[in-house]
Amino acid sequence: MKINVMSDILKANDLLAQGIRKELEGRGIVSWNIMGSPGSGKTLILEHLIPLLPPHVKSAVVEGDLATSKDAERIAKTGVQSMQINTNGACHLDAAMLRSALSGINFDGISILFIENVGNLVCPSGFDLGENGRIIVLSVTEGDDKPEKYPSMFRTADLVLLNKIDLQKQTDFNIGRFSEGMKKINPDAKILKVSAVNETGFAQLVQWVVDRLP
Ligand SMILES: Nc1nc2c(ncn2[C@@H]2O[C@H](COP(=O)(O)OP(=O)(O)OP(=O)(O)O)[C@@H](O)[C@H]2O)c(=O)[nH]1
Ligand SMILES: [Mg+2]
Repeated sequence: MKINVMSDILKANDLLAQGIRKELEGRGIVSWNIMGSPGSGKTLILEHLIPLLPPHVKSAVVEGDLATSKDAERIAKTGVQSMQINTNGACHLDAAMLRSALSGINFDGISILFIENVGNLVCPSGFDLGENGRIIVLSVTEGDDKPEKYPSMFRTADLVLLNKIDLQKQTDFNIGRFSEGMKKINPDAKILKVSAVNETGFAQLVQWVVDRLP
């Protein structure tokens, strides 16, 4: 008998994820799984985006990291609820981890849940967390070839934030090559050029998020 451990793990994860999606949707909450390399700017984007959302749009954040609560502490300074998950070595979040983090959040009045996944362009894409959509953060310092080299990650993106655009001139990042790669891998993904340090592109990012409120 052949036992396919990975497919059983994924099946169990999918079941849990479906339950999370149903529960969040039932509460009128839209959830975004934010993924990208370590240091691409996921947390800094959230730190700048959250205060720019309209006052009636309340969000909560779950942070995933191997260790430390540093990102949850950064997010807490914006005034929203933030829960840290430590994966203790795992390279991605899974639905069971999210399930336990959600029990610590008071969802009254919350309309958006942001989930910052573990920094990684590979494993997080294989695990449904029950999110409604995916935001991939790629910074210009990582190179314009990443969509084609990490197709499983970019294929599932609803939105790609091309971050650190303030540094583009200091790199050889070619927007044309990047766009061609995205066209091959996922032509439907929306692409926004942003800088989390000077908030370039953040008006469009806020609009994109607000347009997708339930
Ligand atoms: N110049 C510039 N620096 C940025 C930008 N966004 C983020 N940074 C810097 O990049 C570094 C990493 O940012 P983080 O927000 O911690 O990145 P992250 O993706 O959350 O990292 P992990 O959680 O470790 O995966 C920090 O020093 C940020 O200040 C940007 O748009 N421009
Ligand atoms: Mg982070």
